Amino acid sequence: MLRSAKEIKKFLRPILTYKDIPYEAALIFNAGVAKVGGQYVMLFRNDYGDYQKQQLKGTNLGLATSEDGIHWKANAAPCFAIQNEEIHRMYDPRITVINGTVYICFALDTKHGVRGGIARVKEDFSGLDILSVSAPDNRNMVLFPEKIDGKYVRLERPMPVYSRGKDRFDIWLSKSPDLKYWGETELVLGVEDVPFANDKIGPAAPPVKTRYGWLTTFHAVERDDSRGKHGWEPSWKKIYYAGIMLLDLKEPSKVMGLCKTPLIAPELPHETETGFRTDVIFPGGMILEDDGEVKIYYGASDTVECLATAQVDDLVRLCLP
Ligand code: BMA
Repeated sequence: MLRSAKEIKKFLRPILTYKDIPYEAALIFNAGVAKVGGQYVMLFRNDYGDYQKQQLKGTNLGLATSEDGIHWKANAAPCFAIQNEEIHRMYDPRITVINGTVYICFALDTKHGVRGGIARVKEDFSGLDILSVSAPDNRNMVLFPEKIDGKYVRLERPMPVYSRGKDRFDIWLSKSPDLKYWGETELVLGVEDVPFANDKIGPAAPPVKTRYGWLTTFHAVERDDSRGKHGWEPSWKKIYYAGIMLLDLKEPSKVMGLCKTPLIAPELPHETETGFRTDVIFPGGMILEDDGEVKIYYGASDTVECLATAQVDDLVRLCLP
């Protein structure tokens, strides 16, 4: 039994790095993961270039598959990338399977701001049908795995800088009849409600259903301007933690409980010492197995993909007062 979030079981080494990728790759992180037809599928972000020379050239998405969710094999070539005059790149995919159909949420950096999109994935992962793309600035969208009260539901994280003057970003929820038109937007969790965030929070992996509520991770950012150079990036001053909360099954904008301490904090050498932006934990996939084990996939240091596991009842208990 987990007595505190600190006891979560982390795999001591990353489960996927650029060394496992058979094409140009440098930073492999912030993956979406799901079980599709008995197989584990991972869509990972690849900021490609030369890892040794610490040079980055661009971003694409890659696909990997696994029989056990632990050992992964990457496909021979990258998969989707959306790029044109307006869109610089697509990144941070999250996968949700609804009624056997695979959907992804993703972020787009565009000339006119950051936008969050939702797409249906072709059965063989050969392409996408884009269903909706938000107004800027919004990202970190994740879909719930089933309709609630007849509607699709997503968590999202708009970035209202104009009105709040600085990073103070929160988690919101919207509903849709068809995954295209989104509305009925409500606040779920404010950054001020998370004791280990002083900057912003955002949805992480898509929620999983338990009998107590929707169990869902989020990322929480602590900014410390006294921090010097961390990782290759010359001015990285933030720490990203993973948090966990439980949302009401019928009214998912209602938080039933929240773990007051980070669920996953940067501690291991590949989380704190090596990489592009160290001290970043960024979950993008969570799988609830039949035996109650929960696998949480997270990017570390914006450089490698990692795995932590826990029992679902323990995670629920951490959230409830
Ligand atoms: C966020 C996103 C993520 C990234 C994180 C930490 O703003 O860009 O992709 O993991 O910052 O760098």
